[in-house]
Amino acid sequence: KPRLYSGMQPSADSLQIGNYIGALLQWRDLQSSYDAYFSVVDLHALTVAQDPSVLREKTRRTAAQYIAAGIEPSLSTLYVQSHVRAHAELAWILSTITGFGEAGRMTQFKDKSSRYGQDGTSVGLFTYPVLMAADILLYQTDVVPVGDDQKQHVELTRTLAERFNSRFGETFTVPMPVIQKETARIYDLQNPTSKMSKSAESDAGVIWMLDDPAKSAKKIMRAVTDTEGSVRFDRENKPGVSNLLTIYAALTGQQVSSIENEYAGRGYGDFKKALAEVVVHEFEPVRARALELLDDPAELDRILAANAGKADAVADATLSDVYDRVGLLRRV
Ligand code: AQP
Repeated sequence: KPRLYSGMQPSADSLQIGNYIGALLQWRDLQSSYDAYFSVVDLHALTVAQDPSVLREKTRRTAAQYIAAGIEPSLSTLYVQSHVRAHAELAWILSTITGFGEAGRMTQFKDKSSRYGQDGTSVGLFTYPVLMAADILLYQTDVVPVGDDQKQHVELTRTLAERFNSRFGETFTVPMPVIQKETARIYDLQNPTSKMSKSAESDAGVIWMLDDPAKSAKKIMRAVTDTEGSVRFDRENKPGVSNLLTIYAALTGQQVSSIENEYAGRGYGDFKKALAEVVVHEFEPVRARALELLDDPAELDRILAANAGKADAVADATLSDVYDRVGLLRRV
């Protein structure tokens, strides 16, 4: 089976519906056709300030939500990034073949660093894409399903793999990005031109996977729309309604056009109410399963440890090959 790698940061207590629709649902569908590696990328989360006492819990919660959303830990390798030491070690080696200017061109860094300012921006945030390259290359990954915001990082990963291979000999598989459809991008319900995000300043427009469903339903009823009154997809002129249509379509598997037909001539109230029901229906079992898993953290930790063991074996083989090729002396 071709190998697939993807991950998410444990940067909040709960994942949001954009993570679910844009990533988890696709991972769930892809996991049987690929040898899939899904990581909770806690080392990446450290690139912005985290409270140590809660980071651990967020990591567990993120892993529980992967499983609750249908990622099978017996089918896929579901593990915590920091459990596999090779990630940080390979990132160091790759950083030595990455140009400073090359890393400086990453648009996500430009966006995030402008948010945090010169002093609040860590060197780790700057080298984030190099760590991501290490994540992917360690497993000789063939495909990386990502949102279009991550496409540039996968391009850098390809460049680094090709550079390493040509300088030191064939070592890495050069991965292909699988970019999700634009329709899989979910926007903030209160600010429907910006992407819904775990770290949004206000959570009024964010639907959390682990929230009380009644609260999520209320947020949908209050979602920003427009004054036209017709349920019609038009991203440019009707971003709010279009976003709600995207969510509805993604969760029901219906075509946007058939939803438009169903709600033709009916108001936004009806449509929102139906969407709220769809969301509650989808997340009730996911939430219950995640909370059940979190009730037994020892069992969850055991699953994660077993999977880290599987990941270790593959990652160590790549790393020792890399160490040999760049000329590091073997410890005997
Ligand atoms: N709004 C979204 N619509 C569709 N897909 C989304 N993803 C995130 N937000 C949306 C996808 O979820 C995965 C999570 O990646 P991440 O945790 O590394 O961080 P991110 O992309 O930056 O997601 P967030 O929620 O906005 O997190 P923070 O606030 O921590 O930065 C990726 O596959 C992403 O495409």
